[in-house]
Amino acid sequence: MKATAKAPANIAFIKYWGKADDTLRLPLNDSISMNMSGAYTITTVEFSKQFKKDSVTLVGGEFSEEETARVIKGLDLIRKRAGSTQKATVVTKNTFPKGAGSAASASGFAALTVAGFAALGVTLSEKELTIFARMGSGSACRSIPDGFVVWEKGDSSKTSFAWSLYPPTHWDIRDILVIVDSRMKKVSTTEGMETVATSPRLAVRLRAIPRRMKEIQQAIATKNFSRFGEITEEDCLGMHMVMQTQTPPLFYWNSTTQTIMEAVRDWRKHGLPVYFTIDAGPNVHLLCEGIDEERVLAAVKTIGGVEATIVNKPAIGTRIISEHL
Ligand code: 2P0
Repeated sequence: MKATAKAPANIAFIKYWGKADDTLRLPLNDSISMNMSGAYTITTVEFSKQFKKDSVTLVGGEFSEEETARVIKGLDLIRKRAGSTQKATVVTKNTFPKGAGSAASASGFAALTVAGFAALGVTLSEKELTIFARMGSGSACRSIPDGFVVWEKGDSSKTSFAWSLYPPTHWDIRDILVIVDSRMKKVSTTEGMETVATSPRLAVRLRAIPRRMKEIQQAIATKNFSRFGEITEEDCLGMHMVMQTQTPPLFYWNSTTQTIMEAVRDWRKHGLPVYFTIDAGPNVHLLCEGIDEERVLAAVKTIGGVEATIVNKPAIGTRIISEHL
């Protein structure tokens, strides 16, 4: 049996950095995100008794041995839950550069989980799907529910899951992803998180998270854009401060990243309400309200070193679609 799923990438406003359990991928902190309408993964999974081994193909690219092994591990979890021993063929395609800090593993494991269970004819609740996606890649759990999504850290596999706070129609905001380097990053997020406990800033950030989670949910509820932007920047900088003070330190920014961060402050000073957030890579996500999209895009055009921009609105979560890859 065969099924295809389309999963959005997601951008976190309060970010996930550090695990309490490496195997189950239980995070050290709660996080909150928005699904991205312009950056997604489409994955077809087919199971058959005829297949002698699992095969994993990335359209327009190549998976490393490590990445292939991680997908097969994901398939093993799906097979175990579904009570199947059939091997699978997986074909997957991204609309955005892999490994560029734009959450390819989040949309990838969300699509794999939803397509995989559907291909085996097993119906799970959304909550359980988020738990299985989380075990593939933590942030993948946030790409399954619709719109604005909370991932509760929980304290066990059953209590660490994601749910939709609001549908995408709740708030007309934009995440303009500014790509300044589309190459694969040198240190993966999984590897980068392994040394999180070496940062003296970790405890400081973890103490601040409950307040930030509460305040950002209030800001989203009341559509208070400036408060929303301030908290998002605060947590982005807090996470990067942890990364940069780990041993060995992780610097994901490049000079264009820094130029854009400074420009954002300047644009705000001149009356353009725009905020930034940055994941584990040099690319910058510019957050603005829908009404300011054109002004922000025009401002970005004045910056050198930009490879591309992807405009994202809040999007629905992962869905089964009819056409197969
Ligand atoms: C996030 N990141 O919340 C943060 C911001 C990167 C920076 O979630 O090891 O690829 O697969 O569980 O999910 C990236 O972490 O890590 C991530 P694994 P994942 O979006």
